[in-house]
Amino acid sequence: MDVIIKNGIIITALETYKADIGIKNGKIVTIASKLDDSSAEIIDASGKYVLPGAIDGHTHLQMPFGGTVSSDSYEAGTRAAACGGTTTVFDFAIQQKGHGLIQTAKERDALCAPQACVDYAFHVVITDLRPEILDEFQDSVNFGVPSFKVFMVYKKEGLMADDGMLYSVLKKSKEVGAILAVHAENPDLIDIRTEKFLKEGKTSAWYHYLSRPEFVEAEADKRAIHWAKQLDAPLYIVHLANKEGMEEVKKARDEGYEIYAETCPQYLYFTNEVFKREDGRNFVCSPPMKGQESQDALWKGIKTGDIATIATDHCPFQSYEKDWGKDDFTKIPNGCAGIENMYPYMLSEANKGRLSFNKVVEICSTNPAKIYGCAPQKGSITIGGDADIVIYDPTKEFTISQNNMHSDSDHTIWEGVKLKGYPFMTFSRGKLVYKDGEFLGKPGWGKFLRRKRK
Ligand code: DUC
Ligand code: ZN
Ligand code: ZN
Repeated sequence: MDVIIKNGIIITALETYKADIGIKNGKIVTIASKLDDSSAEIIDASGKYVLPGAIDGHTHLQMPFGGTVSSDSYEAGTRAAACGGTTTVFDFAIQQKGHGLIQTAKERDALCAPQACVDYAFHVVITDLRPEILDEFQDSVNFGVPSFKVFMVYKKEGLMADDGMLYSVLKKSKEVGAILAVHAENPDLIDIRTEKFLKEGKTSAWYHYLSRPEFVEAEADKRAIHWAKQLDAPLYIVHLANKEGMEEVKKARDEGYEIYAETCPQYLYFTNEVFKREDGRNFVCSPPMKGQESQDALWKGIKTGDIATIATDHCPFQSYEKDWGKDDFTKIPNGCAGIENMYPYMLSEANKGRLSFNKVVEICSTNPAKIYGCAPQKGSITIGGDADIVIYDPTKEFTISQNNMHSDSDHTIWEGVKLKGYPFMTFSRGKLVYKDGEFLGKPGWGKFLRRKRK
């Protein structure tokens, strides 16, 4: 064996038990109550928890958006991921007009491959649906990209899918065994409300929230669920942030439909009150954080299993870019950093007793692996699986600050947030890539993950 992790408490989605883990060639090769091998490197995990690395199913690294490019490169984003215990990152490859699906994934891979510090995959965002593109869905699945996404918003940006496109893409995804993810908000309502606020001189970050409040998101959630039900097609709603949408997801799931909801830590920790702050623009993302009732509904959804996954929507912009919208919320690039905060925040909530550690592993690692087609290679601590492992110190007190984060972002919305417990080590395919505050990995280590659903 190359490495043995000894004396730790292993936590999976289903079990908590004490055992040693043997790693060889990047894979978990044995799990037993006591392992010894004089040639192996021994990692003592006494008093610590041993968890599968998190999977962030939703990031936007070096993405052209909002008149600029999100400020974390693939290197910076995946470096930060490793330091927050995330060992697989799913980024969005956005189809340019005239380009094919596999071409789109390959174009992003060419950028990502030399930079990636952890393993990665792509969802292809469809913006230009032509008959040839529908014909390419099966090829994409065969290529190892069985997940697509459409934006139900960003009409002016040329990214939006209308209902016809949403319907066609859902139908085709079902036929080829892929899954469709949607960003659900109603673009026409956002436009009308935004225009009205600007005319009235209401330009602060608070009006970003009011331009797209709860019902704007809920309408689109319900529309997407409606089409998915009609087609009996799998649907994945990204960054769900409102109560009414949550209720609709629950209803559809109770009726037996394959509908998954993802939410993000920013919706679980912050409410729309942040948009009243002087630095409210730094929190501007879409959908915006909602009121307390929505936050409560999301936490309830985690308990009932109706929130299937947690992801970050990591899409940072530098302060000077956020400042473009100081006096006009429509000029604020939408998005926040979070890739390094997801697992530490969720695990801290478990450590404080709000939910179990097993549940955190389930929604941050095991479920995204299953839904997106990379289990059991990823998402669990299992013999034969990749040795993507986090050693977690439940006793460490940690206060998040820009200067202890590892992305290129010059600020964090999580500044000053206190966590109970923190990742101590992260292994990516058996290689130590993070230890106690220090990044130890290297760009180019991360591999493109070919996936297969069901
Ligand atoms: N929302 C954001 O806040 N940023 C990136 C894209 C998105 O949908
Ligand atoms: Zn989105
Ligand atoms: Zn997003």
